Amino acid sequence: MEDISDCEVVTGDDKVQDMLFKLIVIGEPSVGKSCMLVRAVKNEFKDEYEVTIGAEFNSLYFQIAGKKVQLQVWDTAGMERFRSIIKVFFNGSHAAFMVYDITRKDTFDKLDGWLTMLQESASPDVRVFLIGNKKDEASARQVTYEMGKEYAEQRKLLGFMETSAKTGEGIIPSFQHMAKSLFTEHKGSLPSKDDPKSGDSLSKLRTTAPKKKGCC
Ligand SMILES: Nc1nc2c(ncn2[C@@H]2O[C@H](COP(=O)(O)OP(=O)(O)OP(=O)(O)O)[C@@H](O)[C@H]2O)c(=O)[nH]1
Ligand SMILES: [Mg+2]
Repeated sequence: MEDISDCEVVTGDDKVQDMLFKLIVIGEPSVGKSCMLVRAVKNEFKDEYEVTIGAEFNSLYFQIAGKKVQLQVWDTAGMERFRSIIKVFFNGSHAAFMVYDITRKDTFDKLDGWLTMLQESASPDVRVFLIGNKKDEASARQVTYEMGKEYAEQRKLLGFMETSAKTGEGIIPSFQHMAKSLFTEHKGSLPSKDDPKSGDSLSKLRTTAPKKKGCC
């Protein structure tokens, strides 16, 4: 995985960034997708389960190699009945966090279905980072660290981490890994200051997500 020591979390503004990426968070109901985002954005955690309906987004900002990178993070609903709605939000995504709950093997067993849906509805090239959440519940663990790591390696995913939205462990680093990977992949498209075509001011790169193949 990427070295994230030069990837700093900063405050931001939707209008001021050098690179903008759309990230979607997917996975079975109640694995902790919304709590991950609330922890990352507000540094808060709630024990009550509030079902996500459709999708909601929030932004996180990072400073990497002197550039400001915005991750527009879309938290989607895990419940089956929202499936057709959330697929609409997959469109134009650069990357995804695919989340399971380490205390529920059924949420791990459903990952292939999520991966297929993602590749069909977003793009076959969408970058996927695997997250095993609820690491704090060690005594109830049903999925080992090795199982998650092996799954990510076999499917050639961007990376794998275990996290806890409850304690905060791994949450910010997982977003830093995502931001750094996307930055590294797309930095060649940033206009250089020496490039006469880019003028004096640094032009922004609103990166284009991989195009969905197919007819619709
Ligand atoms: N112990 C523990 N509980 C967690 C953690 N993350 C989330 N939870 C709890 O798990 C439940 C579901 O969390 P949510 O974040 O709402 O789950 P979700 O994946 O967004 O669910 P949907 O919106 O229905 O798809 C809540 O009761 C949370 O308090 C965690 O890291 N550890
Ligand atoms: Mg939710």
